[in-house]
This record gives sequence, C-alpha cells and structure tokens, in this order.
Amino acid sequence: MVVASPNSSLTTNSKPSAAARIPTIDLSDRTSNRQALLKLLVEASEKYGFFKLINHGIPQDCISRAEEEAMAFFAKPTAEKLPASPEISPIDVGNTTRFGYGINNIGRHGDIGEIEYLLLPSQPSLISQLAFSISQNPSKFSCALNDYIQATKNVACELLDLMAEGLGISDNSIFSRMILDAQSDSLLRINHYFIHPTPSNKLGFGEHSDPQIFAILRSNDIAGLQILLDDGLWVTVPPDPTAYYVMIGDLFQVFTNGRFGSLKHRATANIGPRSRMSMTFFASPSLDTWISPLPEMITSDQPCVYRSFTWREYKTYIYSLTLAGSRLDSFKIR
Ligand code: GA4
Repeated sequence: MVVASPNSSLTTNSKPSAAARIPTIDLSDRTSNRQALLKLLVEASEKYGFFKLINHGIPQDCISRAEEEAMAFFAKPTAEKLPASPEISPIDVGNTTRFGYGINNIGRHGDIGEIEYLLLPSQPSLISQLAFSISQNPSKFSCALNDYIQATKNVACELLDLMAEGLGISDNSIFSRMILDAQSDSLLRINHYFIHPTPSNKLGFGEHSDPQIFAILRSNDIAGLQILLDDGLWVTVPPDPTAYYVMIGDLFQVFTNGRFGSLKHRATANIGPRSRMSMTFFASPSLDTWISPLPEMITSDQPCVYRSFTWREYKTYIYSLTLAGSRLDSFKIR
C-alpha cells in the first residue's frame, strides 16, 4: 500500500492501514443481507465518497469484448487514430462533450495528461456513428461497447436504487430514472495510459472530482488510481480487474445536500510494465434535468445548501474551468 503526500507531488510513504480503509460492497448481499448492505453503502458514500464493488454480476466475457476492442484501437499508430477525433469526425448532439479520440489534452483549458482516450456517448445510435472512424469492423465494435454500456448501466441503476433506499428517499428510483432516460447524458470514458519507463512527477490524469452523479470504474491489473481521503492523504487504490470502483460525483453531493461528498481523485503516470487501461461509466441525467437537494435531505440541522440548476448549466460552467477548478461553491446559497 502506498500513500502519497497531500500536495501535488507524488512522493510516497508507506502506510499499510490506508488500503484497508477502502470499503467493499458485496452486491450478492442484496437479498440475504439487504439492510446491512444499505447501511454500508450509505456509510461508504458519506465517509469516503468511494467504495469497491464485488460480485457485480457483469459477465467477464462482456468486459473482455469491450476491452479488446478498445485495446485494438489504441494499438494503432496515432495517425490512424486521429480520424476518430472530434475535430475530424464531430458528432453533434447539442452537447458540450466532444466525443471520440483524444490524446494528452483534457478539457479546454490546457490540462495535459499522460494518456490517450476514447469518450463515448451511451446511446447505441451515436456509438454506431462513431464506430466507423474507430474500427475496421464497426458493427463488432458497436456491439461490444453497447453491451458493456448496457451492463454497466444496469449495475449503476441497481446501486442508485439501493442508495436512494438507504438514504430514506421515498422515491427509490429517482436517480435510476435519470440514467434510463433516453436523453441521459451518461458517457463511457476509456483511458489508455502510456508507459513511462522511469518514475516521474507527471500525472496520467490530474486531480479532479467527477461532475456527474457517480462514476463506476474498472481497470486492468496496472495500478494508477489515487483517491484523496478526508485526512488529506492520497491513497493508491490496489487494482482489481474483477471488481469495480464507485466514485461519488458532484451531482450526488447536491442531491444529498452535502451528505455525500464528491471524491477527489487522480491517476499517476503509468510506469509499466504494461499499459494501464480503465473504462469508466459516468452516470448522468439529461441536460435539461433540474438538480437540487432532495426534500428528504433538508433538515433543520442541515438547511438547503445549494440552489437549483440544470445539468446543462453546471456542465457549461465546469467546461469553462480547468480540471482542478473549484466547482460547487458557486452554486451554494449564500
Ligand atoms: C472529469 C470526468 C470525465 O472524465 C469528463 C471530464 C471532462 C473532459 O475530459 O472533457 C472534464 C472533467 C471531466 C471535469 C472538468 C472539465 C470537464 C475536463 C475538464 C477540464 C468527461 C467529465 O464529464 O468531466
């Protein structure tokens, strides 16, 4: 277990207890041990904004097919990948996200990462459009990626229903309906981290919180993800390709009126021996969905902290900032 110092430098200290603090949620407890599972889910989200998910039920074959398609794309020479970039193959969904291939640049304001990536929408028809510039066999690519997105979305929805129930929200499916909406702005990001043969202070992906409701990530067996715990320590998350990691995002912080806090995380540059690849599903409502603290989360002890806004307004705002920019403060009721 490796713990990095709270500043942006990546010096490491040894603190074996830190990894043990990462909570594990076992989805197979959903029937046999439901009440304990609900309690643990809420506690993990409140205390860490992060948990490991095991026995998620997504078939290995479904994961491997998506992973193989993505790896085959990243293995091509750069010149052959560039036609999939939004500058060359834009898909217009009236949205601020520029879907397709990207290399090094993150966002619009000069953030650089030691990565290349694919940003994919969650709608099958849009994946099919993009697939022509990504793969020689577009239908195989679309099929593998759509199956993966569907499977991850199902797990995301199940978790969201459980979390709503655990929070005592009367409408348990309030969050999952946002994700199941045909206009949901959910997306899949596949990051491929280049191998840097020598350790460096460069980052694979800089410190940030995810703006959506939550993100559900898996990676191959190469380490890189670090999370910031409330005591200011950066903790390296041990990779586990059989599991998922769930990270609470900014919108969940607003819906719960600050009870859940969005998780700051980052990825170190990859020092090998093989390249690291992560696939993250970001669960998001449609652009016109209104976001505000839910009535059940507002009490006399915790009066309403945030004003109402649409996901479109928030998304436009975050894209005007750098990666580490402070986000939700501007949406607080003064
Ligand atoms: C972080 C989470 C997702 O990867 C992402 C990122 C997005 C991008 O890379 O285009 C952002 C970043 C992410 C948050 C702040 C803004 C937007 C880069 C950036 C500087 C796709 C997302 O939705 O927000």
